[in-house]
Amino acid sequence: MTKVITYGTFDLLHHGHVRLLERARSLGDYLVVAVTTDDFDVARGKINVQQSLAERMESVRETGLADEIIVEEYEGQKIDDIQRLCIDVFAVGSDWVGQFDYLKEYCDVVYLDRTEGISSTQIRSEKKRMRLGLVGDVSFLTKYLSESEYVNGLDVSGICARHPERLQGPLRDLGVVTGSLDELLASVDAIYIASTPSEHFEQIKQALERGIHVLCESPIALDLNDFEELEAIAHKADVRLVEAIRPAYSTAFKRLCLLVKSGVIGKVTSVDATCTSLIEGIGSSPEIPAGVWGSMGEWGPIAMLPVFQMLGTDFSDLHMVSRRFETSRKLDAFTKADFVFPDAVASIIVGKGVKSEGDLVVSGTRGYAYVPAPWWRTDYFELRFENPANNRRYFYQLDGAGIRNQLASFVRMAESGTRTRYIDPETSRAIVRVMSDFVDGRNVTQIA
Ligand code: C2G
Repeated sequence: MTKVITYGTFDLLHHGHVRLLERARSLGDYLVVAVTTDDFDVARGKINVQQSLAERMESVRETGLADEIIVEEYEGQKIDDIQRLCIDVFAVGSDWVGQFDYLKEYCDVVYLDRTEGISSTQIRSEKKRMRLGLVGDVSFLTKYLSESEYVNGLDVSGICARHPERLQGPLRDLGVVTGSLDELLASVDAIYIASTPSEHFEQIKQALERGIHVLCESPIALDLNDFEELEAIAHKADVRLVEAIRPAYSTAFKRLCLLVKSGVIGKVTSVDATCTSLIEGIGSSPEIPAGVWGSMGEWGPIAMLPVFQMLGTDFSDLHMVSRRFETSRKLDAFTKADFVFPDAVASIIVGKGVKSEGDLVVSGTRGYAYVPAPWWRTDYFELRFENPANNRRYFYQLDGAGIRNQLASFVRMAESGTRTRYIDPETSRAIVRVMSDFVDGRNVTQIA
């Protein structure tokens, strides 16, 4: 019996895939098809896959061409599979010609002509494209514009800024450049909001009520009632309201949370997260540039994410110590927040006027997790134990600081109507509560 194997993502299965499977099958008597896992695809840069692994495996099964279906989940697995399954022939499309010649040491390698004129990317892009509007004045909106190029089915088509005349570079060339949110909303299907936290509620409400999906920098709102009102509007209008805390969309952070929750480091007793970035120009003059936030506004939700994802949100005590910029007294240059939970503690340090080590340490009764700076856009973390021989290291490719992953996830959520959330509502509520306390000065000690 001649055994053949072939590998692929097989997203949105099309006749190019089927022809490949048919010709691969004709090379022998038994065909094994290996379907890539979601994480393996993200790790190799394929962030736009629409269907889940289960859906893609089912599509391959329904062709009736595979005698066996397995998953491909790590680099180098092909050699393992060929040896373990006693494979005689490896087959793959000609777009990969030369890439798998190293397998000739283990089996025959056949490159089959790729079927022209069809691809999953093309299908994804032909689907109704989402027109995304940007809202805000901050410079990293340019990064969102460039990262959107990697996301199938998404076009950034406009921007609403407080000072559109001050916009620089490619943002100025967008189809709609306006100071009116109304005008922007008339021309888009979704918006990404990076305005100041105090503007979020009204902007989100206006969009949701017009059936526009919203991806918004955290906090969603500065008042719990406002948050609940927005959640209700989004639910009723069946549009997505998504919180844009970038670490939540990175594979490394998601896997870290799963491992910690699995108990691998024992009972979590302390979570310590630090986020700092000295930004030129902030605090040097009383004038606050449009859209600029203080340390808690910019870094607080990010630093709180691991706290609430790993310890839950029923903290009994919260105390914040904050120092403001000498000149821009409205903005905090540094804030430390300490949380007390029934059986754990947490501490976050955030600073735009103070520099510190931006790492994340999760302390447990059997070991601890260490994420090196800048932990909030990490592709790597370690689990460390009393016996260093038991230490484990994890790496998950993260391109573009997680922005393209976040945008691709947002498109999928908006298109599929799925209510899956990367940040659970309880975490969002807890962030709103803390930010509301901070803004209103509750549980806050001002120093200097
Ligand atoms: N294919 C084809 N014609 C097309 C599209 C795809 O022959 N129009 C082939 C590809 O060459 C590949 C298989 O169908 O052999 C699956 O394609 P994809 O799902 O795009 O997966 P890909 O990332 O190309 O998988 O490690 C090998 C890779 O996993 C191959």
